[in-house]
Amino acid sequence: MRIGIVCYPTFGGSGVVATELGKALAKEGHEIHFITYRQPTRLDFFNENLFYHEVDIKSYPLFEHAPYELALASKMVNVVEFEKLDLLHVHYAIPHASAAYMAKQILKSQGIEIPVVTTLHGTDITLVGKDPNYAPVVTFSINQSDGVTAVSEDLKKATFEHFDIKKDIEVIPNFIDLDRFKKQKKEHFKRAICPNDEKLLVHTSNFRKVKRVEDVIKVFFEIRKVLPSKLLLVGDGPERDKMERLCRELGTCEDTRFLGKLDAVEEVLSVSDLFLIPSEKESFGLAALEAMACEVPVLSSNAGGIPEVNIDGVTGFACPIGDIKEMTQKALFILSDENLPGFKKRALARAKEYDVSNILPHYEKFYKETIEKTLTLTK
Ligand code: GMT
Repeated sequence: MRIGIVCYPTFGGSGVVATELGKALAKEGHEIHFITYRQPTRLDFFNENLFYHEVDIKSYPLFEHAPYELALASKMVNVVEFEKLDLLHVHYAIPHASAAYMAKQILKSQGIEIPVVTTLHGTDITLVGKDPNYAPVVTFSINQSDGVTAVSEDLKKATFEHFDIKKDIEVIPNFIDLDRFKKQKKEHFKRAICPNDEKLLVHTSNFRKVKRVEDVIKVFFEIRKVLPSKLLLVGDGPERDKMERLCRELGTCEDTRFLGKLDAVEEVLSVSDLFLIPSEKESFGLAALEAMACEVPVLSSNAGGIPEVNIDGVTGFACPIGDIKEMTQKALFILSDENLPGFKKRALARAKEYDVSNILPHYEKFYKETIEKTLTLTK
C-alpha cells in the first residue's frame, strides 16, 4: 500500500507512535509518505520505502497566526495526487482530521477518492478536543473519517462520552519495538549514578501539568527517607522550572538529576529499578510500555488507559491519582529485594504482548478494510 502519515514531528507520544508505525510498515514493503512541518524526531534511518514531505507554512504580515491547517491540507492534496496514495492516516485529531477532511473534499472534486483513517491519541479527546472552542470541528471530522482508531479501550469510551460520534471506533493499542527497547548492559552508568548500590527511579515525560511530575518528586522524597535511592527525570516542558524548585524545597537535589530530552532513553531505562508515571490523564502511557520492555516495573496512577498496560499487582501498581501515601507504600513493596525480580520479569512479559510484530497486522487489516469499504461506497 501507499500510505500518507500525518503527525506531529515532536517527542510527544502520538508523533512517536506514528513514526514508528511508518517505519515498521516501510520494513514490510509498504511505501510510506510522512507529511508534517518538520522531520519527525524518530525518523532516524534510511529505508527506500520512506519519504518525507515538509509542510511549508507561509506567513504574511496580515496573519497573527499562520494558517497551518490550510498549508497541511494543500500538501496532503499535492502528495496524494502526485504519489498516488491509497490512504491517508492522520494521528491526533487536531488539526489533522479536519485538514484531512478538507483535502479529501478537494480531491473528490478532482475525481480522486482518498480514504482517511484518524487515530485518536489522548489529549486530542480528553483535554484539548473537548474544549468548546474545538469540539464541533473535532466531532465533525471524526464522524467524517472513513476509519477511526483509538489507542486504548478507555480512550474509545471517553470519545463516545465527550462527543456525539456515529462511527465505530477500533481499538488498536500502541506498540513497542523490542529490538530497540530492551535491557542493555550499562552497568558502568548505574555505578556512576548509584555508587552505593542505591535503587534507581526514573520518570520520562514532556513535563506538562497532566503528568503530575510533582507527585514523582513527592513519592521519591518519601521513599528516600527509608531506602537509599536516586531519581532521574528525563524530558523537558513547561513544568520543569517548578519541579527544580520543588526539589530544592524538599532537599532532594543531591539525589535527583534532570537529564533533559534524551534520544536514547532505553539506555537510562536499562539500569532503572522503577518507572513512575502518576499522570492525571493518560490514554495509554507509551513511556510506561518502553520502561516495561527494558524490564522496569511501573508505579502509575490509575488514570485513563494506563491500567490496561500496567497490570495492578502484576507489572507494578496503578494507584489513585495524587495518592502519595499509597504510591510510596506500593513503590517500596516493588523495590524490596524479594519482590523486584518478579515484577521485572512480569513487566517484560507484558511488554512482549505489545511487540510491533503483534500490533502491525491490525493496522494493515484495518487499512485494507477501510480502503475496500470506501471504494465500495463510492462506486
Ligand atoms: O502525553 C502527551 O501529552 C503526549 C500525547 C501525544 O499525543 O503526543 O500522548 C498521548 O498519546 C500517546 C501515544 O498514543 C499516549 O501513550 C499518551 O498516553 C497520550 N497522552 C495523554 O493521554 C495525556
